[in-house]
Amino acid sequence: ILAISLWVAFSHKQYNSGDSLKETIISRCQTFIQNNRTSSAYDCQKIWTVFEQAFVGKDPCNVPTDAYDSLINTIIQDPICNKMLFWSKTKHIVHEFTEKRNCFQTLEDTLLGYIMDGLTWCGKEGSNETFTTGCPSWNDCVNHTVKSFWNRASAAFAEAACGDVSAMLNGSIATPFTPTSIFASIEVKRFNADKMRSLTVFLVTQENDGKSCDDPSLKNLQKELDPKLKYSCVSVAKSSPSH
Ligand code: N1C
Repeated sequence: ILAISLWVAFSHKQYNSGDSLKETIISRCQTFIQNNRTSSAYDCQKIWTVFEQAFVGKDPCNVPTDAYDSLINTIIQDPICNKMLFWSKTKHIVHEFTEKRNCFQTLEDTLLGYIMDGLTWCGKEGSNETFTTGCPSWNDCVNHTVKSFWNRASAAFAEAACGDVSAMLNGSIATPFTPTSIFASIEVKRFNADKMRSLTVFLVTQENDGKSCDDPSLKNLQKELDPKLKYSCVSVAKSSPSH
């Protein structure tokens, strides 16, 4: 009896976790559509179904980026040229900044990024369930279910980048332009100089200490860019974490 009740409790828990992921995704999708009049053509139920097909029934360490191709194609949004803001190691500051202003758009301000931001999910080989706990950690494997999603979504966002583009980097860490980051390894490599005019880096420093725009890692960033792109860097002092 104990074994049966444990089994019931366990399978119920697993069922619920997948179920609440579905509820979260559909409700975030609906909220976004309500708040952004332009996107009323999206079908949130369809988005969930296409999303699920990317990873359900698969080994959570064996979901390549292209598994999310159909999702990206279903949810594709027109870029807002001259407003796109990329970031690396500044997630908190960047959103504190964009929340108050309408002049920048990060990936999390698009339907796709808004829906998935902060979520964890994975499937399991031979199972049609969705899990939100017990999934591998980000660095456990290359074809990690969630990492592949951000790699794919970030690639699409960067390929669409147009006009004057900005990036907010962290001047309080050893290498503001970190080679292993999504920004360095995926996004910068996909910038298209035929669509883009410039890249402006906002280097966020605390109380004026930390890195400057002369930092060697930023020289590496410049080297990666197409020479046709105008590059500039502005150091921005952030007085205290709460302001
Ligand atoms: O590896 P990063 O930063 O350089 O990635 C940031 C870069 C941004 O420009 C975004 O366009 O890649 C995109 N992106 C997201 O939009 C995003 N939202 C949430 C990448 N990662 C994103 N996350 C989560 O933040 C993701 O789960 C991963 O753990 C971090 C990556 O942040 P980072 O290392 O600071």
